[in-house]
Amino acid sequence: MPAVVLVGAQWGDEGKGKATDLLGGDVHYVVRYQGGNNAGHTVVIGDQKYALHLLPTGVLSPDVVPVIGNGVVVDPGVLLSEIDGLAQRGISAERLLISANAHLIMPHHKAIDKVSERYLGKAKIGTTGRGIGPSYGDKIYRMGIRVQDLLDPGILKQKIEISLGDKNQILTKIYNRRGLDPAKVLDEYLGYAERLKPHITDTSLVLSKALDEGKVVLLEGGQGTLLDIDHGTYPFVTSSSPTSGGACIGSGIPPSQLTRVIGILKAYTTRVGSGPFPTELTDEMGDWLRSTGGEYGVTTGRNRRCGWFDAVIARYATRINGVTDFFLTKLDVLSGLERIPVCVAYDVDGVRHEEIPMTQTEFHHAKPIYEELPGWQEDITGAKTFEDLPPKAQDYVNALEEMSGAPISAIGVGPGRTQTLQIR
Ligand code: 2SA
Ligand code: GDP
Ligand code: MG
Repeated sequence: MPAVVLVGAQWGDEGKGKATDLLGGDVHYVVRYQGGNNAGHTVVIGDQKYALHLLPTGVLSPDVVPVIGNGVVVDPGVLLSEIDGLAQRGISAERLLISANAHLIMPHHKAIDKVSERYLGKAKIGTTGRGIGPSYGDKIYRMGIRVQDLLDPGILKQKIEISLGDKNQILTKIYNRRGLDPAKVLDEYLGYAERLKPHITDTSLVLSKALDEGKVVLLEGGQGTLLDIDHGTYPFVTSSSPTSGGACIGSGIPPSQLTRVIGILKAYTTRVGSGPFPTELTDEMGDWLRSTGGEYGVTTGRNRRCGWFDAVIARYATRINGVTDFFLTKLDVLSGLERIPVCVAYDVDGVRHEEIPMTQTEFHHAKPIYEELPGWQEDITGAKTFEDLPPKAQDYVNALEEMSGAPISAIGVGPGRTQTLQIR
């Protein structure tokens, strides 16, 4: 039975939160499978705006069970304040399930994330400073502390002591910072344990049973394809696997159960943090896209870097994720432009590349080769069907579909829940 994956096709912030929310009515479980509170998903319902970081977007739909899968890194303090913030707005997260195998973000992870970025100077990644990389680092290094460890105070104490024995050396001797007191950290995390206990479970088993019963499970990616630790613009990536393969690893649902992979594709491109971005506009046009599209980080408030649509990246996302269909978002932002350049290939040191070049060095040298498409002047935010769109906007969508290699099944014409056109 169907397990559907929703992935960002670019560098994140394509509008995945809205897309998940949109599908929420037809699904029973919404699962976060990677990342942590580095993610920022915005959902606008009526006159209410919700910014979610760690909680799956499904928490906003009362009939959906939100699940934090084993592939996520959980900052328990942040999670509880997000739960409390929603409760104050009348939204209950009582149904939330958290995988016992998910890893915890500890205070030293946040400290090391921030200080190591500072030490990198110009070579910094531009992380969100939430401790994501150091937490995944410990996981791979087999020094991580997991959600299930919150249930056993003796083990938690032992693991915190071992971990800080190592990390305090790094903080004090390498970075010249103050070390952390294991007893205080233990106290803080035992407090979280009390509140989180009722939510902790074997989520892979729950999801397996749900699929057997014919329930629909939506696997909600954070960040995007080009931020994937393996398939992204390494080292300027996040430390997890936002691509569709990561959905299986991070939830415990086998690949044979996946029935649909929806790629979320913005009608132009943005990126937060450092790293190559061939179509980036560093002029007034880029500023115009940022202010018109509201391109500011949901987690850190940073300016997002903005540029034209890049079809090479869209085709790459189709291939790496096995995209079955795309949701094209933020088409409305492009209204009012005379002509809209779209990158169809790259020029790398005089050679035309139809695909992302093999090496990062080449990708850093990639110059976009543009094709210009005619723009439209009309406001499209009230469009209800594809046919309501001006012919030139329809042509733009059709051209992007042709270049991206998978059908576009929905189009976003505004941030609101109702501002989406289903076209197939
Ligand atoms: P990290 O903190 O280790 O994951 O940072 C590594 C890189 O991943 C990028 N990254 C993101 N890019 C876009 N959106 C993200 N979420 C927030 C949002 C970002 C924000 O929705 O706006 O508020 O700044 C996100 N999370 C991580 C990050 O910029 C680094 O390039
Ligand atoms: P995510 O990280 O992929 O969930 O995306 P973010 O929430 O970080 O950024 C997407 C932003 O675009 C949010 O502010 C959404 O409310 C907004 N948004 C989503 N779809 C549309 C759309 O079709 N048009 C417009 N104008 N805004 C949209
Ligand atoms: Mg975001």
